[in-house]
Amino acid sequence: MALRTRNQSSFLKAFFLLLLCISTSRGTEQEAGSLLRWKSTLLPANGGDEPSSPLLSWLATKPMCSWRGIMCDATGRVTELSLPGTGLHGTLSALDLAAFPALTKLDLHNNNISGSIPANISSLTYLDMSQNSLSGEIPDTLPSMKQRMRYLNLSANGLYGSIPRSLSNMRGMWVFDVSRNKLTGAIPPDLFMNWPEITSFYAQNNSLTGSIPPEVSNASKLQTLFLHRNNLYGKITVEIGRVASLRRLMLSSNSLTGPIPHSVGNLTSLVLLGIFCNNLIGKIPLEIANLTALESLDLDTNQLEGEVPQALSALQNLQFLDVSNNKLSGVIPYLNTRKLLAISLANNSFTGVFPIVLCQQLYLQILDLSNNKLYGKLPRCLWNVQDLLFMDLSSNAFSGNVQMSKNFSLSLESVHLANNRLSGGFPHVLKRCRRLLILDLGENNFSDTIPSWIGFSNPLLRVLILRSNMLHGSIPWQLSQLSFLQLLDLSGNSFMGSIPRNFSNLISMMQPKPEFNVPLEISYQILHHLVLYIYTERININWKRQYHTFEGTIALMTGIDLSSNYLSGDIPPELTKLVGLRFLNLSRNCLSGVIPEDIGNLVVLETLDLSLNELSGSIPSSISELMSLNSLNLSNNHLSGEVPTGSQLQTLVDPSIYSNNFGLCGFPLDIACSDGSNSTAALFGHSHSQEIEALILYYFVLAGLTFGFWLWTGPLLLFESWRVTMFRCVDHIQDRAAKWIFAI
Ligand SMILES: *[C@@H]1O[C@H](CO)[C@@H](O)[C@H](O)[C@H]1NC(C)=O
Ligand SMILES: *[C@@H]1O[C@H](CO)[C@@H](O)[C@H](O)[C@H]1NC(C)=O
Ligand SMILES: *[C@@H]1O[C@H](CO)[C@@H](O)[C@H](O)[C@H]1NC(C)=O
Ligand SMILES: *[C@@H]1O[C@H](CO)[C@@H](O)[C@H](O)[C@H]1NC(C)=O
Ligand SMILES: *[C@@H]1O[C@H](CO)[C@@H](O)[C@H](O)[C@H]1NC(C)=O
Ligand SMILES: *[C@@H]1O[C@H](CO)[C@@H](O)[C@H](O)[C@H]1NC(C)=O
Ligand SMILES: *[C@@H]1O[C@H](CO)[C@@H](O)[C@H](O)[C@H]1NC(C)=O
Ligand SMILES: *[C@@H]1O[C@H](CO)[C@@H](O)[C@H](O)[C@H]1NC(C)=O
Ligand SMILES: *[C@@H]1O[C@H](CO)[C@@H](O)[C@H](O)[C@H]1NC(C)=O
Ligand SMILES: *[C@@H]1O[C@H](CO)[C@@H](O)[C@H](O)[C@H]1NC(C)=O
Ligand SMILES: *[C@@H]1O[C@H](CO)[C@@H](O)[C@H](O)[C@H]1NC(C)=O
Ligand SMILES: CC(=O)N[C@H]1CO[C@H](CO)[C@@H](O)[C@@H]1O
Repeated sequence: MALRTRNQSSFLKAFFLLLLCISTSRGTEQEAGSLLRWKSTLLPANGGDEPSSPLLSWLATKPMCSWRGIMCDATGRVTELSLPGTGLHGTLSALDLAAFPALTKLDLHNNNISGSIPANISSLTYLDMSQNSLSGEIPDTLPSMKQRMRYLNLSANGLYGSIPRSLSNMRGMWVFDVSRNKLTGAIPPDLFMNWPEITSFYAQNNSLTGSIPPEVSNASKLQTLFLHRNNLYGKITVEIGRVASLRRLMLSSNSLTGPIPHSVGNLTSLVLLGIFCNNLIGKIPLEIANLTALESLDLDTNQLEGEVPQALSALQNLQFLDVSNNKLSGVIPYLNTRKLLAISLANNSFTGVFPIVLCQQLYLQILDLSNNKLYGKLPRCLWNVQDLLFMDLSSNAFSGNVQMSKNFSLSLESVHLANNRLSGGFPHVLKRCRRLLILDLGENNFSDTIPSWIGFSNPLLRVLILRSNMLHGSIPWQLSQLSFLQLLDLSGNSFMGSIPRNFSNLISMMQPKPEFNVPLEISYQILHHLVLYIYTERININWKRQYHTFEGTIALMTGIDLSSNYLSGDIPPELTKLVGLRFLNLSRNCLSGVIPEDIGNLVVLETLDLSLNELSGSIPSSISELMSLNSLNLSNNHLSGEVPTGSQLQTLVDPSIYSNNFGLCGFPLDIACSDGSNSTAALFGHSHSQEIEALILYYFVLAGLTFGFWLWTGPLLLFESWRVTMFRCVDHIQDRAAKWIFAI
């Protein structure tokens, strides 16, 4: 009896199982059919002829659950479709997702799927369509996914329109990422109110407007809020202080105004705070000192004012501190952290002496105190910071000698001490900086000569700026050993003697090395996410009679400026081998002889200034081959003969660039050359002597008008590459906004 019952019940069980099997196998067939139909609509990946090769295993003859990227449950229903980074190319329109009732995870990120987002995926808990070519708006109907959806990633597509308010119906939302699209409109407050589980909210790099909704306070589990690179405006809501769970808050590169709310002091779990590139005003709140977990604090490029709270010293875990480009004043607060990797206080009004505590930063790589009101001697210990790569102390009031350190070698690649009151000899500590690429000691009071060791002690040197000091002696020929040197500025000193002939060995002035564009990068982990801190190199040079600071693409800077010294002798003809030169300024010296015949070899030269020397002879006709030349000054020499003609020269129409020479004639001067002969000889011929006297008289009148008036408007035809550089310079804020890159 018992046995029979048992048989009966097992028979029933088997019967039901069979029924189930038939029905699910019908469902499974349907799913397989749907997937195969979708496969048939996909285009060959990367233009190859093999159609949808990542789906080779998708064959009707094979069981669906063994296909690549498919996961099934026990009954054979598809639960997961996961094909990230497989080169899929096509749309989702043929994939009837409603036919997959068990599907919970759809991950097709990093493919080339275009079209719109499928609207009716009711069962999904996980949808990752990031890094595709989706376009259109986020459908308002998505909430058919309702309660289940926990992870939604639509990052890096071409989605536009606003974030639908109805998304707030997905009550279980945990991670939400719509970053790097073209979304507009305001952030719907309902998202924060109705998503109690939300931990990560990424909407950066869109065009969102409006303010940060106060309702953010309802998202009590929120750990990451990334809203940077949008067009958000208004004040930072005080309510932000209620989201005590926040660990990473990025609001940078928006148009936020008003002060930093005191309530941020409540965010004691905060590890990363980035509010740079906004229009914030007021003081840095005292409460910032409560953020003891903070590792990175970036408030740069705002209008913050007043003193930085001394309480900042409480931040013992600080690794990055950037408050540059504000109106901060007072002394630099004591820092208790010993973990600093980068600190920038540039472009403020900080006063006081160099903070000794910075010497104790064993890991410091970037130190920027430029453009403040710091004074006093530079401490010897400064040179003990072994990992330091970049040091900018320029445009302060530091004075005294640069003292030696005992340490053997330093990592420094970039040293900017320009525009201070430093004096004494050439800093010998630099002999220890074997990795030095950029050295700017300009606009100080350094005396002494350039040491000859520079040629072998700093073998990687690419930029050497010593202008406007009191350096003297001859220019050491050892500079020509610097095979990477591409920019040399020794102007405004008291150098004597001749220009070393073996400058022609400066091979980087023949072929500039473009890899130098690479910006300084520090990569670092914050909460298991890689963060890159990018710092652009900068140099300040005299470019077309004005000092410009160039940032970023300084590989294009190739030039020699030896102006305003006491150099004598001739211009070495060997200089014309430096065919990569973009500017050459030898003005205001005592150079004599002729302009080298082959000056036309310098094909990329844009600025040539040989004015105020004792040069004689005629202007070499090869000068007309300088197709990029747009700033020329040959005035105040003893040049004679006809001004050569040539396409680019014809654009230099200002006669003052030739003024005050003995006997130049021809365009653009108003002086015609005498008939039949354009040569110098003609000008000194007896028959023309009267004419020449008149000419010279005329010329002095002309010179009187222009002499001392050094600004002229040359044609603005900038060489293409320079334009890029200038643009970047103007576009600085944009650059800085890119400074933090998260590789999440
Ligand atoms: C799913 O959406 C597509 C297009 O959006 C539509 O053609 C299809 O009928 C929908 N299916 C269900 C079951 O709603
Ligand atoms: C993606 O597809 C578009 C056409 O739909 C094509 O123009 C583009 O080159 C593809 N991109 C990649 C990376 O394959
Ligand atoms: C921001 O989005 C634009 C457009 O999608 C893209 O070109 C740019 O690289 C993105 N920037 C970052 C940092 O992701
Ligand atoms: C949101 O937070 C406010 C106060 O911060 C509170 O009054 C309100 O009830 C909260 N709403 C929800 C839906 O939790
Ligand atoms: C700080 O947080 C507590 C609870 O987390 C909250 O009660 C308080 O209002 C918050 N203060 C501010 C200024 O937001
Ligand atoms: C935050 O800082 C203020 C001022 O420094 C202090 O009075 C307050 O007790 C701190 N609050 C917390 C929660 O630490
Ligand atoms: C300081 O300001 C100048 C001029 O506005 C700018 O070129 C430079 O990049 C700024 N420095 C930093 C470190 O932001
Ligand atoms: C340089 O030193 C001289 C005296 O040695 C002084 O008169 C001058 O002001 C100093 N220049 C600067 C910029 O400090
Ligand atoms: C450079 O020229 C100087 C003399 O002007 C000479 O002593 C030296 O050997 C030359 N160096 C090289 C590398 O040619
Ligand atoms: C003088 O210049 C004219 C054109 O300006 C040219 O045709 C002629 O050959 C030149 N003569 C000499 C001797 O260079
Ligand atoms: C979303 O996808 C992008 C690209 O695949 C990825 O970098 C990012 O980390 C994802 N976001 C989240 C929150 O996981
Ligand atoms: C390599 C080296 O000598 N490092 C020393 C630099 O100076 C500091 C402080 O004087 C020492 O602690 C280092 O050992």
